[in-house]
Amino acid sequence: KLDVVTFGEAMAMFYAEETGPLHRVSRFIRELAGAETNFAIGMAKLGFRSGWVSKVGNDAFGKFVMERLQEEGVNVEHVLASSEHPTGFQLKSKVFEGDPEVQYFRKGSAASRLKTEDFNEGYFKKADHLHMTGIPLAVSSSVRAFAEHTLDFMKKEGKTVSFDPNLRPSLWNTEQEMTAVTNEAAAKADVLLPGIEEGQVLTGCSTPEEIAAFYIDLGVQLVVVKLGEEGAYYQTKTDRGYVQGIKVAHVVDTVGAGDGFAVGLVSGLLEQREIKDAVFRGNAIGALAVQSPGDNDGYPDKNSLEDFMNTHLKGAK
Ligand code: KDG
Repeated sequence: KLDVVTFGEAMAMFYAEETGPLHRVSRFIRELAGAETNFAIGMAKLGFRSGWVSKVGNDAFGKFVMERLQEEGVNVEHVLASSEHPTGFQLKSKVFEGDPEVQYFRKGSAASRLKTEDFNEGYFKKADHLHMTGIPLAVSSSVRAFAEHTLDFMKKEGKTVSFDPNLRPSLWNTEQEMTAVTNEAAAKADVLLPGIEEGQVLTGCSTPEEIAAFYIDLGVQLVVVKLGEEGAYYQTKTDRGYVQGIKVAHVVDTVGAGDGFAVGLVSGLLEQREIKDAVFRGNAIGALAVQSPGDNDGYPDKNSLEDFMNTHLKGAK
C-alpha cells in the first residue's frame, strides 16, 4: 500500500560552492535533483508512504540516487536499472539573487529510456494518489508515452491526480509543442499547480483568476497558482481565495520550492484539510525550501513543519 506514487528522472546535482559562471566554478557539492524525487522525499519526510518509479544507470550516480532515496524512506522497489545507459547529472550555479544557471547532462540517460512496457500495473494500483510533473513529457518520446499511459491508467482506476507543469523550455523543441502537450495532461488532473509565469505561458491569460478559470473550464477541480513569496491563489468551481506567502529573510536557492509547495498542498489534501490550509502548508514548505542550497534539503518533517507554521501568521486575503 502506498499513499502516493510519482515517476520521473533523478539526477546527481552538483551545486557551485562559489558564485560566477558555471565554467569558472571549480568546487561543487554533490546533491540529488529531480522534481519528482523531491516530491517523493518531501512526502516521506512527513510520514507518507511514497513511491517513485524510474530507471537509473548501473553506475555511481545511480547507486547514489537509490541510496539517498532509501535513506529518506522512499519506496524504490520498482525502479529499474540499466547497464547500457548512464544516470544523468546537472550543474547548478550559485547566485545572490534570482534563479541559478542550470546545465543538464542527461541526454540519452537511463531515465530517458523509460517506456510503456516498463509500466507495472500492480505497483501503481497500490497507490491512492499520483503526483506527476510536466518534465517526463519533455524528456523523450518513450517517457512521454509512459507518462500519458500512467496518467490515463490512474484516472481509470479512480485515483486522484495532481499535476505540476514544471515547464523546462530547454527540454522542448518548441513552445507550441510544450504548451499543447502539457495542457493535454493538465486538463486530466484533479489538482493543477502552475507557477504564475507557467500559467501565463500555457494559457495566454495574465491573472491568477483567469488562469484558474481556463483550467476549471477544462474540468480540473482545483487550480492553485503559485505566486512565489506572495503566496498562492486557489480556485474550485465554488470557492476561491488568496493565501499569503511566508517571507524569508534570506533566499539561498529557489529551485525545489515548487516541489516543496506540492508536498505541502498534496499532503494537506490527503489529510482532508481545508483547501486554504493545504495551500498555506504549501507556502510554508516553499519558504523552508528556498533557505537551503539543495533542492530538497530544506524540507521539514512533521514536527518542524508544525513549529514553522505556528510561528507564522496564517491568513487568507
Ligand atoms: O523542480 C526541481 C527540478 O527542476 C530539479 O530538481 C531538476 O528535475 C529537474 C529538472 O528536470 O529540471
